[in-house]
Amino acid sequence: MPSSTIQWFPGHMAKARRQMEENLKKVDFIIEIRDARMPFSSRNPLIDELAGKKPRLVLLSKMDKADPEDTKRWIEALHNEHTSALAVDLIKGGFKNKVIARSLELNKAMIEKQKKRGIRPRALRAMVAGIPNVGKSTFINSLAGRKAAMTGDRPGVTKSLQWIKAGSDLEVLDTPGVLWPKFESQESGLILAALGSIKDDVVHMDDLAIYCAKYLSEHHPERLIETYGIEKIEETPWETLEAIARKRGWLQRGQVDENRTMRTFIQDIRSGKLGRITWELPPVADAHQSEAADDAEEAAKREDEQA
Ligand SMILES: Nc1nc2c(ncn2[C@@H]2O[C@H](COP(=O)(O)OP(=O)(O)O)[C@@H](O)[C@H]2O)c(=O)[nH]1
Ligand SMILES: [Mg+2]
Repeated sequence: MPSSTIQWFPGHMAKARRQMEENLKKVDFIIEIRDARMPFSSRNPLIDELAGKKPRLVLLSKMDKADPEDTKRWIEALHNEHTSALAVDLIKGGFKNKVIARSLELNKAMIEKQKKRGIRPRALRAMVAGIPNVGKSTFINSLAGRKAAMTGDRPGVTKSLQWIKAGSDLEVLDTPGVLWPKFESQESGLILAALGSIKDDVVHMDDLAIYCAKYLSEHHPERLIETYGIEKIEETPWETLEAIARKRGWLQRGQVDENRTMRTFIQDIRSGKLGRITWELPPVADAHQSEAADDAEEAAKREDEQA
């Protein structure tokens, strides 16, 4: 069962939280994995509470699918005294030494303190945490050079903990902390569903398609124009989708086949046909987001009225 189909009942959440609290006592810092295409929506704010003052290395995974310029912006925005961010392609690899170097830097104060007290610094210890599907197992397995993180997928599954050695300076718990995706805003729900990180039966395909068409019209109009060979971006996202459908022949008896259009468009987004896209920008540059969510809400309302 893919981890994205986990049903998060309150009992699961409480157990996952307790397990994370237990494991956190054993580590110096946290490696939090978020999806580079949605660094905001793929986080669970509970981690701030649980992490307390422990340093945090945020890995923006799936950088191969995110817009490189937007990833740079996110990395800058995430950087602060206790937090450092790195973009990674967990499938391609080649991140291990960067992760180690960054971990040493993040924990410099503690290492210095140990040295001053005459203690030879031991390997740094970290736990990996994040919502389902961000790449926790892929990361741990890659460090281990084998399949280590198997049972960690399910909240509350206990087993004996093992340390995965990433060289002599870093050890990572083989069991990741699994947090649940948050649905605090309608936008986050739409983005998580559009990227396949939550089941899409909790949102309408139409809302997803309209939201994505609107976001792309505003941020990457050229992608829509080039991918589908349309003339221009129309006044509304739906009109743009209609133009795409006509161009592509997603028709039924000469009319735009709405279902097929919405479904195929979302499939194209998920398969990466429209290129590397980041679906949300760091807070400062983020004026269009709520606007797009409002539109999706309006579209849903219209649909309800029609029904
Ligand atoms: N393209 C790409 N896919 C990734 C990356 N990291 C993980 N994946 C894929 O994302 C899916 C979820 O990864 P997994 O490690 O199971 O996530 P987990 O639920 O957090 O343990 C798998 O299909 C991985 O192959 C990445 O950096 N790039
Ligand atoms: Mg996993």
